Amino acid sequence: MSAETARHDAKTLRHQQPRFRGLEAGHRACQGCGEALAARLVTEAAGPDVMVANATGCLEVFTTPWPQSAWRLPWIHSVFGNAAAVAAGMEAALKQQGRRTRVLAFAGDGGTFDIGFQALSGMMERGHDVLFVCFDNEAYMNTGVQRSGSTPHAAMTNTSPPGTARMGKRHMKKDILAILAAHRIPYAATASVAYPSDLRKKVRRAMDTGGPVFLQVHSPCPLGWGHDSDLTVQVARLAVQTGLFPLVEMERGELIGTLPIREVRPVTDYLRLQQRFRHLFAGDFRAEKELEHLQAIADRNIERFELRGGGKERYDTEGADTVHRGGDRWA
Ligand SMILES: Cc1ncc(C[n+]2csc(CCOP(=O)(O)OP(=O)(O)O)c2C)c(N)n1
Ligand code: SF4
Ligand SMILES: [Mg+2]
Repeated sequence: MSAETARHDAKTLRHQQPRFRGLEAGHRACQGCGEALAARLVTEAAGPDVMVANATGCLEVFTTPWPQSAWRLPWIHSVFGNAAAVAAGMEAALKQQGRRTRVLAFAGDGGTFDIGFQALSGMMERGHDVLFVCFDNEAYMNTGVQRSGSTPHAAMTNTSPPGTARMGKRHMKKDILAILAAHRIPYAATASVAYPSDLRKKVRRAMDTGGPVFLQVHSPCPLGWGHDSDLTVQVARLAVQTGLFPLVEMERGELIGTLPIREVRPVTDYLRLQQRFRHLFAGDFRAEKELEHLQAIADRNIERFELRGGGKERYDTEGADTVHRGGDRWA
């Protein structure tokens, strides 16, 4: 058999095999929900022999309207603040039973940066073999778009409205990756739904590493961010291309990898697609100052992580997104 025929046969065979789907279609997320896409990608890459503890939030609500469930894996709903504690208990029980099933903990940014942080920090410090995934949509979406510790500076939410006193959220987005990396865990990384093959690679790397590992997935929310539902991937990609959401990997607190940006875009390209930043385009002095501030944050990220690419690279913001629709889990 020629090498060409063998390659073709292997591809045909892969496409004929049923793929593992952790999250099935037919759930009740809004159209274009980044979190739904992210959860599907994460579970496909992590499964099939996994169990999930899922904190309260949009992902939990839209996947499990009782008595239905869109999950095709063992899944338990924790309360809002304790996904990490529940996952730690599951992992300890499985270990006691001598089983090799791996445990994932899922939470939104509220369930990670804010109310879930104590349980998360403890779980990391005790060294449980759990992959904690934060689906970061930068606000409390399930309860109607309230600001969280992850909401970016100057963004409008229902609890950080722009007005005479302030231009959206006054405070900065918490650097949760640095905080988790400071626990000296074996692996911590950021990922984005705009770069699915990069995301899958990071899930597998985290699972192969084992121990307490962390992934923060930037997951646009068309409803809360105020963008068209068909722009989810474009918005997520611009967050990376502007430097506002750097894609990086850390091992034991040390930077080990980045996704270089081939063509750095101005932050306004990202911000103007979203209603939550519309007050920044009023053209007045305060709006101009806030835009300068956000550009400075992106510039600082690019400098700090040395994100500017050296030209056309296979693995950069233009080259990395090589996943094909309906395609290959192992691509
Ligand atoms: C102790 C407690 N406080 C408040 C709530 C109400 N609540 C449920 S989900 C949620 C917000 C979830 O936000 P996030 O974790 O970012 O997930 P998202 O819905 O954005 O995906 C809140 C405030 C709750 N369930 N429990
Ligand atoms: S509100 Fe946002 S996070 Fe929640 S289901 Fe809709 S798009 Fe997804
Ligand atoms: Mg959220």
